[in-house]
Amino acid sequence: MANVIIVGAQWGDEGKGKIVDIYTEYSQQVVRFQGGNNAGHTLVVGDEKTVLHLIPSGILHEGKRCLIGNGVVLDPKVFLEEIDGLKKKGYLKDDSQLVVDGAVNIIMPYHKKIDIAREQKAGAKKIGTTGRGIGPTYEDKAGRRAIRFADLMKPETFKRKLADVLPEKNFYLEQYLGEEPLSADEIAEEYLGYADRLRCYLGRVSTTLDAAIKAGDNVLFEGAQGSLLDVDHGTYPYVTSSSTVAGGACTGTGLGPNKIDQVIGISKAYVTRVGEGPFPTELHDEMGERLRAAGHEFGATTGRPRRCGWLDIVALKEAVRTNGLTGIALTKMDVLNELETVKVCTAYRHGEELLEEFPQDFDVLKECTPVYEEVPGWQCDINDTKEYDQLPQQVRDYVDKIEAWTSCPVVLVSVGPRRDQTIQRT
Ligand code: 2SA
Ligand code: GDP
Ligand code: MG
Repeated sequence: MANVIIVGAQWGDEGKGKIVDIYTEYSQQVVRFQGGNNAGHTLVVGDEKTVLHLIPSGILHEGKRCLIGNGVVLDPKVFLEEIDGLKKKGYLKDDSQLVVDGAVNIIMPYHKKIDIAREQKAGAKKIGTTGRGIGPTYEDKAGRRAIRFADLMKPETFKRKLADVLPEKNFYLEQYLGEEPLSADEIAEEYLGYADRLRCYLGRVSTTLDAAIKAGDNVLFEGAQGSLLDVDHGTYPYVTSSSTVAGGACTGTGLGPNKIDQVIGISKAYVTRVGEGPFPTELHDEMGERLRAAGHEFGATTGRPRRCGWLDIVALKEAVRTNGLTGIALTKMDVLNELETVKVCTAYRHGEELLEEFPQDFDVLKECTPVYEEVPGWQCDINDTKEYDQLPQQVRDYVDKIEAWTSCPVVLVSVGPRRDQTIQRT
């Protein structure tokens, strides 16, 4: 195994955290390249569960370097809480294990306030964001008015940039959103306090990773959210504000595409979505409830119930193409254990038309209904299966069909949340 990108192949929560933790065994450097603490990546080792929001999921492995690339947006308060939580559990003994790029954009109090107030004002038209200030922070990045991690380390620069931007933010908060304005002094006092504790993590991800690769290390790139939430290729406008697809791993770390060897897309054996937006295979019936209960489908950051539905091959093929997937890791196979039959969507019907490609036109997508194929369930417990050949024939047939429909190999099957509930095929 060489340099590998892990991305979500659906609408997020596919089990990326678990798979990154597994793949860290073969890597020395693990890097986040987009998103922020909207992400919730769950790792289960033995009986211990850890949910990470910002720090890469390789952190439970001693001696592996974890990096936060320039494509990430970082809330310093949440970051410090996560560091403290890990240290309390006995991880992150050596601070040099963690590196944050100077060009990482900082989530400011006004970003969070704007995110939450906008969603409230939008009513039925809301996006269903996590309310962590992610969208407004990326807006400021593209608008060239963001405050970066390196700026936070220089008190005078931080105060100057804050003074430049705050009047506009306060005007918007007060005049448009009807919120209280924020005080520059209070923000500076709070944030410069964080800076003192965070200084030791400042580094440069692009040069650090380049040197590590030249020295023979393998790099694991950890995606957050999922391909269908990508700001360009997702179900716009119901998306997050970053590049969640594999291309984001290059722009979000400062490495060229020639450094990438494999791209693994994580897909559940069914689909979930949290937040608003189109979801053609969503189940509004008892089966949807059943999947939510069996899969414990609740947001790892906000606790929101996740919407559940059958596996959608049309959407998965979109992820294979937009990411250039070299393999699929199929997770939560065990959640389907008790089902007599499993449905899979292989095409969409739109009026008289049968669509095999995911439509780019949002109005078309909204009107699509799924065309299902049924496959027999296995109706037994597969949670302790260790070898692929020992999986029931029905499971292997399901995997074969997914490979044939997507033209992409299934390289891993996950049969439970724990590290030891993972069957690797290559
Ligand atoms: P945002 O906050 O601006 O990124 O929200 C925009 C959309 O992106 C979705 N989004 C997510 N979808 C799935 N999982 C995410 N992380 C958490 C988890 C979510 C949670 O691991 O469960 O706890 O609710 C995540 N983060 C963002 C979001 O729902 C909006 O549709
Ligand atoms: P991520 O955001 O993609 O890292 O995924 P989340 O952590 O938000 O959600 C995935 C959930 O499924 C977590 O609670 C994981 O512990 C759990 N999980 C991962 N793989 C499996 C699996 O194969 N089977 C079951 N039952 N749970 C899994
Ligand atoms: Mg998640």
